[in-house]
Amino acid sequence: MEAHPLLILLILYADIWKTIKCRCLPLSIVALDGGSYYSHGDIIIGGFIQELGAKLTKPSDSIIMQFEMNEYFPENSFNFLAFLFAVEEINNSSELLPNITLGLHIKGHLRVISSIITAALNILIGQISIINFKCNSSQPVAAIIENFSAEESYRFYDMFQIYHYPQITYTSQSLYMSDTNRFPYFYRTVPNELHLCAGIGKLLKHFGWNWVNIISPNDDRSVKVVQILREGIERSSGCIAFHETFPHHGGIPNKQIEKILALIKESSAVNILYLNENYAFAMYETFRFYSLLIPGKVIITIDQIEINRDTSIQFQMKNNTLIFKIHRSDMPNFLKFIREMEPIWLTNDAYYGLNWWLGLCDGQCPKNIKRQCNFTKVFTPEEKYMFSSHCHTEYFGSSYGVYNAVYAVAHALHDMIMSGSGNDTTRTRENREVLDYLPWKLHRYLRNLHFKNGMGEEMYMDEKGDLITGYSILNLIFLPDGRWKYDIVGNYNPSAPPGQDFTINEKAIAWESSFNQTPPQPRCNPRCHPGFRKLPREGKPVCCYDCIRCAEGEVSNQTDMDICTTCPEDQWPNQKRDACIPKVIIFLSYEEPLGIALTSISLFFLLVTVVILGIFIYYRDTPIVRANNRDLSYIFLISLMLCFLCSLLFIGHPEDVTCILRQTTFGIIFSVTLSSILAKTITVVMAFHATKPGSKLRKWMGSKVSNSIVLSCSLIQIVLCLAWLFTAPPFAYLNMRSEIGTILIECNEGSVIAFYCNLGYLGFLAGISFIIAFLARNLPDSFNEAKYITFSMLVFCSVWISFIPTYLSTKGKYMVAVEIFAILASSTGLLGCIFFPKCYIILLRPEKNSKKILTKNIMT
Ligand SMILES: *C1O[C@H](CO)[C@@H](O)[C@H](O)[C@H]1NC(C)=O
Ligand SMILES: *[C@@H]1O[C@H](CO)[C@@H](O)[C@H](O)[C@H]1NC(C)=O
Ligand SMILES: *[C@@H]1O[C@H](CO)[C@@H](O)[C@H](O)[C@H]1NC(C)=O
Ligand SMILES: *[C@@H]1O[C@H](CO)[C@@H](O)[C@H](O)[C@H]1NC(C)=O
Ligand SMILES: *[C@@H]1O[C@H](CO)[C@@H](O)[C@H](O)[C@H]1NC(C)=O
Ligand SMILES: *[C@@H]1O[C@H](CO)[C@@H](O)[C@H](O)[C@H]1NC(C)=O
Ligand SMILES: *[C@@H]1O[C@H](CO)[C@@H](O)[C@H](O)[C@H]1NC(C)=O
Ligand SMILES: *[C@@H]1O[C@H](CO)[C@@H](O)[C@H](O)[C@H]1NC(C)=O
Ligand SMILES: *[C@@H]1O[C@H](CO)[C@@H](O)[C@H](O)[C@H]1NC(C)=O
Repeated sequence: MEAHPLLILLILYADIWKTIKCRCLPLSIVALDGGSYYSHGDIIIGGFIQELGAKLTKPSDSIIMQFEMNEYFPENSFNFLAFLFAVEEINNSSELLPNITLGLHIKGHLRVISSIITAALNILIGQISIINFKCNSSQPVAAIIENFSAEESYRFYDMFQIYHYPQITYTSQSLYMSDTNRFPYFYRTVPNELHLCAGIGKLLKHFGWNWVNIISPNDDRSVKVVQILREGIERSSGCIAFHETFPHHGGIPNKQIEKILALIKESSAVNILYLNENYAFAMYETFRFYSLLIPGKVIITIDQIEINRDTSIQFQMKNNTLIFKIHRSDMPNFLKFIREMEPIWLTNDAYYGLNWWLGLCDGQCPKNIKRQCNFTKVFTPEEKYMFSSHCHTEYFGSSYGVYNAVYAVAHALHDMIMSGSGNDTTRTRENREVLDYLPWKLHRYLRNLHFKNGMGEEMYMDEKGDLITGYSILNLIFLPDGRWKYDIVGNYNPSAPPGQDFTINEKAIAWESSFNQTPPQPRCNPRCHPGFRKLPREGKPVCCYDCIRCAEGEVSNQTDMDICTTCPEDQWPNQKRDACIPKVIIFLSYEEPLGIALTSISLFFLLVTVVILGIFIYYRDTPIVRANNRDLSYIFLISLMLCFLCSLLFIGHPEDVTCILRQTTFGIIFSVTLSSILAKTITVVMAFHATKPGSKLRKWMGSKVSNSIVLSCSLIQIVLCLAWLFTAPPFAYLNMRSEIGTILIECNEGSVIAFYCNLGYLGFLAGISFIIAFLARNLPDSFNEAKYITFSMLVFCSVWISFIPTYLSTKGKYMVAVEIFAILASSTGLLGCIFFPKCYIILLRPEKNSKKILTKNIMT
């Protein structure tokens, strides 16, 4: 809105008139008529307080609008006294504005445009009217401190900005006025709505409330704020269930309230009731809003809906409401000031003012505000409600905002004067050049102003002219006895460093008991627990989804995860699929029963072999030992011992070294064993032929042949093993995939071909031995050697033939166990078939073990 031309004329006129510098009375503190107040000073601060609530009504039989001044806001007296208190404190201070006295010119306005225009002109011109007497003050006005509604602030901005008067609001949070290009001379001592939106966003985020209803008036400003709020919520992946508006002019139709109520009842979302200071609702309207605060629903609202404690409420109220209230500090000195003040200051409004003052004597007033009185006025119940309820307020109107506004102006003035724009000479009240065009110069000092208010609090007015004070988050608690209270449960301070800007004490919040979860979770659907992930519902907002369990091998360790993550390869999901746990490492160990059993079996047979070897050495000169090459028998027994020993290599934690040793020692030792059997068989055959007279073979008899057989056969295997080691040696290997949830440590053969060559060679040796022994089985032999060898080879071959399919069909450590078993079984087979009969003869049938028998046998 442009300033009315008439208004500009008036102001120009006022300015010319002021230069006449007419002074009349040596005024000091005067309460003026018409709801005004003036105190003399070198520099005047203009202030507005809302005098009475005026309601625009339209009587049914008339087209003329009427104002009904029937609403009394006791909080305004606190605002008024805050002006006085702040100025007195500044004047008392020897540091702030020394030698300069601040004056005050306060006008009560009626929220009627014409009344505000007149009041504003009075302040700017400096016209003071005392009953039937008008006087003109010539003191400069530094700034206007007001609590117009946002709309009024905007309208009067043009008027004040002609002479660049700083306009400081102590209530309006309107975002619109934050545009510094459009409103360079507008300041405020409350945060703007952007911060409110951010704060609500943080609260929603903190509790994980992402399903939101918004109820707001339908004016442009509210719509804009709701838009910002909405974007913020949607940015942090929340959703708006519904946004319902109500008319911003006049009363709200019952139908509208009922509709909103029905919507709230139906919805499972958290409700944001957005109201702004434009809606200084009549009390009964406020109560209709309270009907929206229904049980079972979480409600977030703004401080404009504060109710008085002494009001009795007909509704059934629940502990489910959080309120964002502009932060206000306690001002104990201010309360002291109120307790000790003279009622004379309030006499401009004799009936309300005096009774307000007397109301502070009420016995039920809290101690911090209650006055010491010689007598108590007896109020009628209505009067009592009107005049003593204000002492129960938590925040004493907007007094904190007023206080900071006065201090901001004083500090800006102080900085301006001290910056030496006139150097020392001009700092006195006589020389006033510095004060010319004062408001104009003041802006430089008001923007980015750092200052301390009278309580020593650090304040900062940012480049937009907003004093960032932040919000308190209140919990509205309804006590069982019908009373209620507000508890501060959190804070949002936008100027604090990130991370510390939002604090909430969840434990301090009293939630109604009917919520089955604290804090309640007003959501479209319950959260997905860890171990589950979201599954979007088709055609529904992103906040409505189903939960499905993570797939096998995947986990989600937080609630509401969009996706499940796969565990690292060495880890595995736990039962709940909410964490990865290390896989179980398995290998055949010495500690487990299977390991112990196999170890003891091999040790037992080792012992048996040692005993047999002992017997053979002890009876080394008996025929049965000497027959068929004694040395070969020793080699054979020793290699068998090594066979039993080498099975131990397969047990225990596999390392690269043991892996290499396992296969190669097994291969080599077995080749030694088998080649000694082969040598034995050949010896038997040769022995038969050698006994035939004239046989050339006789000279071949003896250990030479058999030794060379053993040596050469083993050498081939050694070469095979070396080739294996040099091309692709076996190595220890962590097998993650063999079994679910386990890591198998196993030996990888390195080269499967080499492994089977190794086995194949052993098979070849065994086969040859078997065939030769089989052919020689019926040769006359004093101790049936060939028969036993045939039999042992039969055992050996059947063990290893059955080994291969078993080996291939088992998994993990059982594969190793199978191999060990094969080694033990085949070794035991050899031992048993070849040596037990001999031991039997040596130990139990010594009569058979004599040269006579031997030769007799041979002869027959
Ligand atoms: C300001 O201080 C001066 C001197 O200390 C005093 O005369 C004047 O009354 C004070 N004004 C207010 C409003 O306290
Ligand atoms: C100002 O000073 C006077 C006298 O020293 C004192 O009585 C009064 O309480 C002071 N006012 C404030 C607000 O500090
Ligand atoms: C205040 O005024 C007195 C006398 O006029 C003067 O002596 C004193 O220096 C002034 N103080 C400041 C800080 O200007
Ligand atoms: C004050 O100013 C008005 C003009 O607005 C003038 O009529 C009146 O005479 C002046 N009063 C004094 C005391 O100078
Ligand atoms: C001005 O302040 C009073 C008290 O804090 C409050 O009741 C009133 O609603 C405010 N007026 C506006 C327009 O905000
Ligand atoms: C209250 O009593 C004190 C003395 O006890 C007296 O000085 C004062 O004037 C009385 N005030 C009123 C308002 O009666
Ligand atoms: C104040 O005086 C000093 C010298 O006395 C001068 O250098 C300075 O510019 C003056 N400041 C202003 C703002 O005039
Ligand atoms: C609200 O909380 C207060 C304090 O915890 C408790 O005493 C009261 O019973 C609660 N009211 C309801 C309606 O749950
Ligand atoms: C969830 O898992 C990720 C990676 O797997 C890890 O960085 C994060 O710390 C885990 N969070 C919790 C709460 O365990």
